[in-house]
Amino acid sequence: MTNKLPPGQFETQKWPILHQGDVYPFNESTWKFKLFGEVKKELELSYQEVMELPKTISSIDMHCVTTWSKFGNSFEGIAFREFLNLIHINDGVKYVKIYGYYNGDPFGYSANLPLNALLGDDSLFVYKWKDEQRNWQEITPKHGYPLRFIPPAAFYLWKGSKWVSGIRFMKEDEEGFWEELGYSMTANPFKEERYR
Ligand SMILES: Nc1nc2c(c(=O)[nH]1)N[C@H]1C(S)=C(S)[C@@H](COP(=O)(O)O)O[C@H]1N2
Ligand SMILES: [Mo]
Repeated sequence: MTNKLPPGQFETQKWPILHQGDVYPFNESTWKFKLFGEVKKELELSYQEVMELPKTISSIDMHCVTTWSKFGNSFEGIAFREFLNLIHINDGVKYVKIYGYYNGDPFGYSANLPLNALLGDDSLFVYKWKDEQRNWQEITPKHGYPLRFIPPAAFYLWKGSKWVSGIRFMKEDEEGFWEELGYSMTANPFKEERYR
């Protein structure tokens, strides 16, 4: 973790809210998390099955492409790599797409990321955060309850799908929601990779 402000960013203490479309209304009986794409066998997990996975607590800086950065955010969640332990991916998988709800469509939002960047403690599907008073809180519906992805600080925050619904494993890179609209595939804030 580096406390250096990436070029063109300013620091904020508050956690702003940004997304397209409606806030997803959580329903445990219909919520699923799907592991699919280049895998030997697809897997669908219930909310309970996901929440029983091992927990990780880590501090991750957030850099939003709209120019705010928020440092030292403590999150509790499930590391990306825990999901890799549940499935067999095909040889040659190098990319993933992490999906989230968009106006009722569970796969309406997505962001692409390179698999090898997501194997550490700083690549987390989060459900709790430590607020300004240092109290642990569930993340609010507007921040992605019941589960949202926080990418490593080497990626702009649009790569962090809220209201996540699954991970697709891919051999070739492929645009997600913002990438199709002209945003960067690699999205490194320290290289100011905003657009392409
Ligand atoms: N499902 C979904 N996830 C999303 C978005 C969205 O529109 N839909 N917006 C992204 C963008 S552009 C940003 S900057 C972050 C903002 O997260 P925050 O509102 O918790 O700060 O969520 C990302 N995840
Ligand atoms: Mo964003």
